[in-house]
Amino acid sequence: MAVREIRTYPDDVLRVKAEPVEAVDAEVRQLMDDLVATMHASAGIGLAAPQVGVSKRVIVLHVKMDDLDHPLTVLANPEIVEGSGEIEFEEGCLSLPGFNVWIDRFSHVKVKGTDREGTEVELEADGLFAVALQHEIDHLEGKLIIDSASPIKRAFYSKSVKKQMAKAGQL
Ligand code: QAP
Ligand code: CO
Repeated sequence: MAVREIRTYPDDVLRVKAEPVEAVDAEVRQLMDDLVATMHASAGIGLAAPQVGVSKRVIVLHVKMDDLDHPLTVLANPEIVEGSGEIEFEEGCLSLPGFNVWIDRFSHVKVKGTDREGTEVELEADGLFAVALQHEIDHLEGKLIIDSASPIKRAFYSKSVKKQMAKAGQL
């Protein structure tokens, strides 16, 4: 298990549509374990492979601030097979530090995918767990929470990131 570097906006890798995993082999299992280690090291509740620079369809989640603790979830090729209801949640993202935006999501989802053992699984999620699954699956399509913000909010964040990058470049 190794903590990998988290890529942050506006890194191009975050915009690439991730490739399906053909088989959960040793390399994919290593990626899964590293994603978990990286998520825990950053106190995140979810992480997708593109966030560590790997364009593969792998996500990990550990949602713990709900009323109930959800188990650590690791999925390759996750797909939403059913979505219903509506929930509005103020989301953040480890790839957009300091950025938060309210987003409308399904409040209930059924997701299928392949677990760390290579077994096809289907799970149902509600509330924050459902939001987190939709957020991580968006990453696999190159979609970021900043896309859901108003143009003015987007421009403001983008400008502050550029300013910070310029400042860091001067050091
Ligand atoms: C995705 O997000 C998510 O800005 C996971 O300074 C978000 O773990 C799922 C984080 C909302 C469901 C609801 C963000 C940590 C962590 C920050 C995260 C920050 C420090 C975000
Ligand atoms: Co994210």
